Amino acid sequence: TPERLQAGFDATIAADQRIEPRDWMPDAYRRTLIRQIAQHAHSEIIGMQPEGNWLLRAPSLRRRAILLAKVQDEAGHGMYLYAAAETLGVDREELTEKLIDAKQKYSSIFNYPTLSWADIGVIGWLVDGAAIANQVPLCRCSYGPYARAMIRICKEESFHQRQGYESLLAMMNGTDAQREMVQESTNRWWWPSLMMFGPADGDSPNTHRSMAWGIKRHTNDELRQRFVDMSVPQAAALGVTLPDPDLRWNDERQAHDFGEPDWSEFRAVVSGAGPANRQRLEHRRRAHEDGAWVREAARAYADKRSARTEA
Ligand code: FAQ
Repeated sequence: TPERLQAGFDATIAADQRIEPRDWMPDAYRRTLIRQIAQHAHSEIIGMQPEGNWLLRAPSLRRRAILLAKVQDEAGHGMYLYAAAETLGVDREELTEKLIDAKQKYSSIFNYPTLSWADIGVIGWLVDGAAIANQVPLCRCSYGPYARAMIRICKEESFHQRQGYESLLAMMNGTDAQREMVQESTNRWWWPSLMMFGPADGDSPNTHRSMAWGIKRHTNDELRQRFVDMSVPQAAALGVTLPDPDLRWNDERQAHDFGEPDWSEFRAVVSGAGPANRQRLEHRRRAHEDGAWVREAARAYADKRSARTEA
């Protein structure tokens, strides 16, 4: 009966065990996971563009090879996450269509342009740093395939974070012009990185239910706080200033106080009006159209093979 199925699901969640693809789950749980995992997969795929912009302009062969490996990892994360979403009964083709028709979201952060080489280091440091703070708890997500995907992805993200930080350290040990470039880039990326964690808890319609289901383990504001506390000593070690006049240690809370992100900017970027939204989607749409012949050839090959095995 439906009650028995619901009770079984509730008991699995209460015991902090995993829901697997063949288990019964409430429709809303399935829909929430599809939304979050698809958004996450799209972010990895769109996230290749801002960095891809610098592949041919990296300052040395070594930096280019590292960046190329990182961008390829992101493609891998996207594929991995689409595969996790497919276990919920959707297919990748359908999700890709929704992305290029702007019917599904991807992270706000990838709608900002990469204007200098320092942006590549800062993306590793702050954007991957924020991604890790958000994703480590997702390794304990109640949905098995998503939780398992997150384990490998987090390992690779920590490598990405370190390569970014190391590249910034090299620049900070360089010339005044390089140091200025790192500071200027930090100024541009700091607030958008804080927005990656999503709206403030009071304005986050999904958090409460997602936490009850064990999909999310912390609220958006809790993770944002964790990220700020993590970044302050890293900024000090680098020698850059975080662009927030309200940022200071609060002894009582044993955490940093910090200023409010510009939520009107966040809403604009999420609804398609950020500096690079159009360009990102157009690029993705063109790449999808250019790849049509590959999908067609793969389909023809698969059909031929199955015809041969049937004969
Ligand atoms: N951008 O009720 P909530 C990476 C949407 S890291 C755009 O709080 P929720 C690695 C939200 O979907 C980036 N939309 O929602 C990398 C919801 O939409 P709805 C990807 C946002 O889901 C690094 C609405 O606002 N990481 O790619 C954003 O409980 C470097 C209301 O929000 C993930 O996706 C945003 N920032 O919490 C790659 C992590 N925030 O319902 C390349 C997994 C919220 O209106 C280079 N996702 N929205 O359609 C999550 O943890 C959650 O989905 C949150 C949002 C925390 C992002």
